Order: sequence, then structure tokens, then C-alpha cells
Amino acid sequence: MGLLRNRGLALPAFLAAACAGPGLGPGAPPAARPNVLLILADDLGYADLGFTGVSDIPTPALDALAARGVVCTDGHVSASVCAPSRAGLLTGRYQQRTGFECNLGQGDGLLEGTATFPAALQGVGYATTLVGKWHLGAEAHNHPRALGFDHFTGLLAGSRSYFPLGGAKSPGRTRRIERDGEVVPEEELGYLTDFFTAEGERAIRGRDRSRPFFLHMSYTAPHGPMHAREDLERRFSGIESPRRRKYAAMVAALDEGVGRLLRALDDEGITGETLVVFLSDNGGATSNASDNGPWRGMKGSKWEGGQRVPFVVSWPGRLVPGRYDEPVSSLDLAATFRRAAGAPPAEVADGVDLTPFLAGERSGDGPHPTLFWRRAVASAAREGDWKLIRAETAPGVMGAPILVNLAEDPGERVDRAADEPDRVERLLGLLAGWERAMSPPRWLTAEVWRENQRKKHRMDVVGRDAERRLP
Ligand SMILES: [Ca+2]
Repeated sequence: MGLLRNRGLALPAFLAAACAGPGLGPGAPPAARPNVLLILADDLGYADLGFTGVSDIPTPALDALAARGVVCTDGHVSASVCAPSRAGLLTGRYQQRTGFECNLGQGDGLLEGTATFPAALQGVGYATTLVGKWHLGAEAHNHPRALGFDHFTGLLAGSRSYFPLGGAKSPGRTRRIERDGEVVPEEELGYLTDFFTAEGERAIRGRDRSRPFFLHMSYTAPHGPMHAREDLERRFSGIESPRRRKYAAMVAALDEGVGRLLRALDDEGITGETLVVFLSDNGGATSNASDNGPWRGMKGSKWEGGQRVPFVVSWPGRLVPGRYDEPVSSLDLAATFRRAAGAPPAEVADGVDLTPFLAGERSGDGPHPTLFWRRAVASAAREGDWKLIRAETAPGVMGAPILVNLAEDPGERVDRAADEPDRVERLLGLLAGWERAMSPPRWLTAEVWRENQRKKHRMDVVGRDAERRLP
């Protein structure tokens, strides 16, 4: 498999110097059973952090996490929209195996009894807490507390107001904030990102010291609505675009939150025994003034901008800071966390334990010779540096496959299908084989989203302005 080393990502000098390559682990295994802190951003642009090249939004906390962790430069999620991406993340399986292929809106979410890694960690004694967005179902059988979380403070839906709703405006059952079954009064919320951070700090500082914890910080930031804290918006008064200014303030609040959580670990003296992972659930959205930097496409697409995300794994004492350039997937986190926690492996898993790869203990190919994506009308297959994208051109009419080489052409500007017919056939065969192991979608989303997907995978839709017209 070809390496994408040093291509497509310009690391700032301070980080590039610290990231000569994945280091060898320090040898002895770390203290048994680390705490696990999984921080998920929502619709964050790839290039909107210091360590991925942002110029107008300082993100000191996330940069510090990156500098002490392994930065995965070819890190992917299993879907380029919220709900299916989260289904893949929490189960470690392609979400299409159980028909969770499309975003929520019409379907009911995770099936009863779905095996999640939080439940596996719970099963081996971890205290498990979810703070923030769930978006995997709003029924009793797929509530967070039915699927592996001891504690849940957050919302069942995919987004809500960042400010308290009052008077006649009610958030409704799925957008209100609940805490272990009790509704948190709106007036207690303040700014939502800060509220979630405070809940996370409380979970860390007030933890049961007799056992390790898993804390999943599932921020809604910087997903819309574009609501910013006034003081932070003022800090970015130099940014001309009002939407980008609000977005910058939302990312800054997220970064502040990460800083407070990392400080809580430090204060408690548990930084060295806590595995921290940060990523976004999909690429920057068309609607939130995000920037996907070098990648073509945005949220919702099979281009890299839809599914390639900032991806950091920090495990002091186990992983030497550095960078890792082989493809990795959010599907790997379930296996990674299960293994770190001493939980049994899942019966069905599409991801692998990343630790030996990130520690430099596994040479040669990376963990994924192939990766696949599908959301109703569009699908993709990746093998090495090559990626095939196949999308309908009209309802029920499949278009010609597109083939790109990510090493030579990270911006996916050149369709190589015509001069690589054998490779197209091979990737179509791999995709067909993968699809045979999947299930049909249990629900679809509205036709407008399917039509946008058909259009956004055309070679002649070029540039951010054109991409933003197809949410
Ligand atoms: Ca999202």
C-alpha cells in the first residue's frame, strides 16, 4: 500500500518538528486499564484547527493535545453525515450491517440490543458517561442509558439552540437537555458548549476513584445553528465574514472546553493514565462557514472533505507523540478502547486495535487494506492510494465510476477511470463484495438529500461555492 506520508497536509513547523514519525512505544505496557476520554466535534472543518493549518482561529488546547498525541493524517469516519457516522463509531461495525445507512429523520435509529463498545466497557467495570449529542434514536430501546452509558446528560436529537429557550419556545422532547432522566431547566444551561464542558469536568472530578471511566464528550459544536458567545465573537471582530466570525467563536468555545477537560485530568493527576481521542463526526458542512482546506467536498460527500477528519490519539506512557499516515477509521476506536480496557473483542468488528500501529510496533501495511462507504445513492471504495466513487445520476440510474489517486492528486481533481479500467473493475468487485455483507438501508432520507448527493459527486461540480449550493 502506498503511503500518503507528508502529502496533502501541511503541519505547522512546531508540530512537524515533533512529529518525525510514529515512535516506538516505551516498551513496558502502561498502567493497566486507562480512563478513556473520547471528544467528538460536529461538522468541524478539516483545516479549522491550528495543527491542521488554520490561520484565523487559535486552538491552543487541541494543538496541545495533538502535540502530545499521535496525529492520524489519513483518519476517516464511516459516514459523512452525523447519525450513521456515530452509529459506526459506537459499534465499531459498518453501520450498514444493520441498515443504519442514512441520516436520522425517518428511521428510528439503533436496533434494540445493539452491541456498543460503551456497553462492553461497562461490562468490565468502567463508569460510562455520555455528555452532549446522541442522535442515534429517541426510543426507550435506543436511549444512551439502554446502550452502555451509566449516565447521560444531553440531547437525543442532532442539534439544538446553543442558548436557553424561554417563553413559548420549548425545545421539545428530543432537544431538551436531560440529565439521568430529569429535564434540566433551560435557564440553567447558559451557553450549551460551556454547559457540556462543565458536565464533563464534573464527571472527571467527581468520578468513582475505585474504577476507570469512559467519558464521551459529544459536543454539538460547531454544527448549526450558528450561535456564538458574544465575548468570543468580539474576539474575532477582525474576521470579515459574519458567518465565519460566529463559526470561529463556536470553535473557540469548543477549544476552551477541551482545555478545561485536559486541565481537569491534570489537576486530578490522571493525565498519564487517560487515553484521549479527538475527531469530528464528519467534514465541514456547507452551512457553517467551515474550511476543509486541501480536500474536495464537504459534509455529505464521498470526497475526502466529507469523511476525512482531524484525528488525534493521545495516550501518554503508551504512545510516543508523532504522526501516522496510513488510513485509519473511526471504526477502529471501538476495538482500540475494548482492548485498552481489557474487554473482550466484539463478535463482529470492522475496525482493529490501533495501538500497535500508532506505537510503531506493526510495520508494513496499515490496519485497513480497504475501506468502504455507502449512503443510499452514492458509495466509495478505497484501496491504498486509490479511491473509487460511484453515484447515481438520476433515481435508479447509476453513473460511471470515478477513480482518483489520493497520493498524486489529494484534491481529487483528475478522474483516472478511463486510463485505469482494470483498477476500476477491481475496486467495483471489492465494493460489490462488501455490499453483499451489508443490509439494505432500513430507511432513506428525503429525496432532496439524495438528489444533492447525485449532484455533488459530479466531476464538474468544482469549488466551494458550487459545493455549498448542494448541502
Ligand atoms: Ca455532524
